Amino acid sequence: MNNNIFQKILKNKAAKQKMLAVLLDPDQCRNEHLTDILNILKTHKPDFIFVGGSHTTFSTEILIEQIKQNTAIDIVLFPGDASQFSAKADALLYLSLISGRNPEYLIGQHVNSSLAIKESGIEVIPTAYILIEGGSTSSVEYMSTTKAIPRSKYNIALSTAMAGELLGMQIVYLEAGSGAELSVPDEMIKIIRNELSIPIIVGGGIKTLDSLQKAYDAGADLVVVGNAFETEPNKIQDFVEFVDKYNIKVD
Ligand code: 1GP
Repeated sequence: MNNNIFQKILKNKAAKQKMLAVLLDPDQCRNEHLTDILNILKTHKPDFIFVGGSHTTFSTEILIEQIKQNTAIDIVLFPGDASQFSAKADALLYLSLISGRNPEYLIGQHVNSSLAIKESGIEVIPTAYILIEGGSTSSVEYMSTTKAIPRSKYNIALSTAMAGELLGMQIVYLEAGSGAELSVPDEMIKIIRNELSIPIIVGGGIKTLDSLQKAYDAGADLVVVGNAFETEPNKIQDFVEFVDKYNIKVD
């Protein structure tokens, strides 16, 4: 098993270079819409393309194949459950939903998929997946039948993230839920950043350059954007250019 993707994340984090991932959901990105997005991604390249969703009816593997025909950007699987696994991605976020208390998403789906994952040789990144209240019930919350951490409870979020790090997880993913009205609070990201040394991914409800900048300033290493690009694919260019400028400033 190689660990190229995780090494790239660590290297960028050490160099204080922020990263951006475009999330493509197999159910939302199809036909002409997908073609539009892939055309933009040919010239405006984020660091990663994440593929997955909490509830998908269309094949992740077919989407990955379509992406690969158009771009060489690293593809990271961000699966809602074991059925979305595809060895064609470059790496897999092996998500354990540690904000919840549903054994199925803490370990159950992992047991169902571990042998196939191991056999495929794909890079696996054990990820502490933490759901934070985003203003309304998210798909993750509904599908996993777990509760999100209240957005004002910074200490619960910190204790949860710390437990993930102590358990040996390599990345923390703070998730407000796809299409969230409110993204993860900056102060919460800051508190977790101060106490943890592993990389932090932040996603859910980031729709503007201002919220992207605030998440980076607060300590997010990698920000994931899905919904905003699904509705306005041209925003990809603005976001990619913004990250480049942000990183030059930090240099
Ligand atoms: C969802 O974190 C991702 O799992 C991205 O969220 O679709 O709201 O950008 P958005």
